[in-house]
Amino acid sequence: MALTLAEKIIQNHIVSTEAKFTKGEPIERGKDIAIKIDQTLTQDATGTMAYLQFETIGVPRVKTELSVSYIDHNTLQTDFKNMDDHRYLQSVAAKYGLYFSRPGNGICHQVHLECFGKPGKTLLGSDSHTPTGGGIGMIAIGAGGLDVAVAMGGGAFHTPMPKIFGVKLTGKLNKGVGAKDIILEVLRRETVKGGTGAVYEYFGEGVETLTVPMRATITNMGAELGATCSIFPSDQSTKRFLESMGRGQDWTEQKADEGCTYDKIIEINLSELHALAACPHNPDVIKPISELAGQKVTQVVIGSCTNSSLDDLEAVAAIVKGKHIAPGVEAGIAPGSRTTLLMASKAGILETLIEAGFRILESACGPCIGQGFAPNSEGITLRTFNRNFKGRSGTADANVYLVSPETAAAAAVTGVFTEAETMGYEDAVWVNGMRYSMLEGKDARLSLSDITQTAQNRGMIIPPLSEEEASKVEILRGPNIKPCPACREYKSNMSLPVRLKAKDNVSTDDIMPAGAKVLPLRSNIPEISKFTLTRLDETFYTRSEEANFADCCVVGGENYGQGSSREHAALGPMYLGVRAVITKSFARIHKANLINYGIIPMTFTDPGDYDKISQGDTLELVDLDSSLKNGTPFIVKINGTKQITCVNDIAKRSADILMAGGLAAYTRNGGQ
Ligand code: MIC
Ligand code: SF4
Repeated sequence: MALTLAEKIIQNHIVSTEAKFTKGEPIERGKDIAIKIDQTLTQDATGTMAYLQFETIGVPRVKTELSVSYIDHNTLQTDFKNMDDHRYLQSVAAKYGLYFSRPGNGICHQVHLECFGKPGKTLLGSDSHTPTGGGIGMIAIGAGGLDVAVAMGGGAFHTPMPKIFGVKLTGKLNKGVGAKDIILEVLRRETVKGGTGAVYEYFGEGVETLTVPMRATITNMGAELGATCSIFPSDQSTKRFLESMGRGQDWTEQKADEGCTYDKIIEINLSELHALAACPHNPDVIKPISELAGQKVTQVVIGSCTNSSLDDLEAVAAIVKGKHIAPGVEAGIAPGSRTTLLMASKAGILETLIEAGFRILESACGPCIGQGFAPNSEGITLRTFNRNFKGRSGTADANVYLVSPETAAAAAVTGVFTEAETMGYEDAVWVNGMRYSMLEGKDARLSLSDITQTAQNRGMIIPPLSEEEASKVEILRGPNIKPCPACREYKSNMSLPVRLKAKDNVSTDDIMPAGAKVLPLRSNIPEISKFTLTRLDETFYTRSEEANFADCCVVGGENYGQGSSREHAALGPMYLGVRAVITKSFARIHKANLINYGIIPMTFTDPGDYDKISQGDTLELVDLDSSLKNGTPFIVKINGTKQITCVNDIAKRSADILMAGGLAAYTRNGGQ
């Protein structure tokens, strides 16, 4: 039977499944599947916990084809903590056979695309934007650090078999409209929870008109749809991209079978698209720029793993060439990788940006995760990033709009929201599916492979050591690196006060904020737990302390835990006593993280039951043993009187993990 590309790659990697499955036939959706992971990536903010867990698994060397440890999030280094973490991660990489990408080399997803990603392979990363790799035809999935640690130890990755949604692209983008506008259009139609339990697979003649970095912008922000991942075919454009990175040998063609069927199809005519913005404070609050046109802007930032490729910098340079940043605007640019930076420099793009007045920031996550470049109070900041949750920028009352590089550039020079398509500027020219305009006669892309090689030769990516050399490496641990705390012991009956009742779309930034103050504590759970849920309720920690960290639960609305893969959003609550989270629905990665740390995720059978519960009520969870063993609905009593049920959609392995007291204990007991 004709299969979609995503399903073909999944089937090539399937290890086991709870669903009925015959190779070549579609796998039943929603049932647990276990897939072999070829590559892993971690970044420093999630990496320390992942490797602390990996060390306890006790394998002498990673068992994947390739694993890379990146430093890109915590590069502010206001005291010893960040660099101590970097040194720990470097020593772990040396000891266990990983590549190590040094601080300043770039954002993990951009560098992975340039240096390591391979069409047709699976990639698991401890960062929610790992699906960027879908831009070159990979099944690339974001997960919690513990799941990545298990994969590095040779274990399969478990997830519910996703539905496969097809996105048919026709036509061609107009000048001034970017790849970002395509994904913003998908977000407008599908919302931040539309992709839960699904893969978005792009197809149709419009695909050829998009370069690999443009495709990667789209797959990257599939994370904002809540999708498991997104994928493009690997075609001649992918081949050219890999060749230009000096990796032509890594190319294979990857495409869906002719006549395959999708669980649903969305159609977008690229020729009809105009510039869009995701407005405060969620990535699916979409408005056309034409509606915002003329409104004042105070800050513009180009960067993040979504839009910081050479294509993006080039698109900005084309618009700002010969102009200057408007007096009321502060503008910054953070190229996604050192390779991009070198390229931009060789192509004259950097010069244009400097002349225009951009502040040049480090090739790292930086402002995207609230590490510097915070906007002014009540500021209007246009960012080419992927998330605009309230407060994430570092300024609580700032208004963050997510836009394309074209729109950001237009606003930077005019000082107001402006549709780039209305500005007269020289557009890029297309040669063999690649965009060229600012290169001023110099074909910089052809020298890209040299630059990539140079970056590696200069030691910005340190390759794995031989087994003999690795055995001599000593792991370096700074004083802020504390062991991962154990989960609380599983109990079949629990009486849990509702310590917090939250609304819809709570993000992991709300549950465990990032930013310059909190991020350095990622390796120290007792310390970081003090920030748990403070964005929603400043008293959460003190109330937990007053309750002696007794067992409790949290109640939430739809899409609870959207956003990042940070398992600290499960670890913090666990440390403070949260034993169950009951919601209308969950975001995928957060739900998996809760299970991994022994917290029971439940969803109301009747969403109306949410209104029956108030903060301070006591919820009794009755005979969890029987629900978890038999897959029957959960029974919950409110204040010992009203009884409601919650859906039990927990796969058998996840139920076993919960009863074992979390994934680490489950794995130690021999669980697979
Ligand atoms: C993010 O964009 O929120 C992060 C920071 O990259 C996170 C990971 C983290 O919190 O360390 C993510 O997206 O998973
Ligand atoms: Fe870094 Fe921002 Fe991308 Fe997260 S979304 S990996 S913080 S650049």
